[in-house]
Amino acid sequence: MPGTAHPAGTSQGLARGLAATQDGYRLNLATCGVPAGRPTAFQFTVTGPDGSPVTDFAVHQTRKLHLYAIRTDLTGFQHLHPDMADDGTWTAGLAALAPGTWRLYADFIPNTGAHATELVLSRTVTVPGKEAPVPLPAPSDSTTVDGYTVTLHAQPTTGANQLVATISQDGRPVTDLQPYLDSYAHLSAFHEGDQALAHLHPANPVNGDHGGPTLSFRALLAEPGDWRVFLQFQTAGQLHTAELTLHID
Ligand SMILES: [Cu+2]
Repeated sequence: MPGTAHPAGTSQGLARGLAATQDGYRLNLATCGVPAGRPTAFQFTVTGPDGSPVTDFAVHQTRKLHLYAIRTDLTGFQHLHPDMADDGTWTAGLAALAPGTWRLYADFIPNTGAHATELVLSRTVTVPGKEAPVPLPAPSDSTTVDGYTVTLHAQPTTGANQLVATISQDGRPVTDLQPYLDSYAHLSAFHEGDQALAHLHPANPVNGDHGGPTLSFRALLAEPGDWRVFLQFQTAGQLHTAELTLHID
């Protein structure tokens, strides 16, 4: 176990997010089915220890709640920022989902004061239709998206894995990453088999539109096996999502 204390509101740490309840908080979906192939206004609430919907959330990474979606085969990643009504009902604009079983993760911090802690709760929904599972791509340490080449290395240290990402374009180091949601990158990693989620941000301090080319994540991907990694970063106002499979021994 890493003995380090994390600043409040960061997402570094153990992969998690597979439970629908934790510390008295509960993720409640308005429906357990989502229609296939078209955008959906998807509704849910988070109830607190007193059983009523939570309406007071601390802002982290510029938003009060982050929602992630992934299908069982680790395809179809979405990272959304739903809107909350006054009664605590959240509505997320889910893009069209392909048939299959999807896991939806809500990442938030109940605004309970000094000891507020980040929670990630999840539930699955079924999208009807004939599922066409996609085999997990073989592990690779680099991938290309929108003309950017992203390489990712896991460097095992004492009990932890340090992840280092490097971004280049046409062979040149990229140094104009822009902050996106207060960070130069958002890394979402899903563990093959159980869909455990690690959502990580680089340790690099944010200083204007000058991020890159190297981003280091003090990550702990504790479970060995294959992880599907989605690295989101922004340049010139455009968001890019690189994805690759990372193997952890
Ligand atoms: Cu993030």
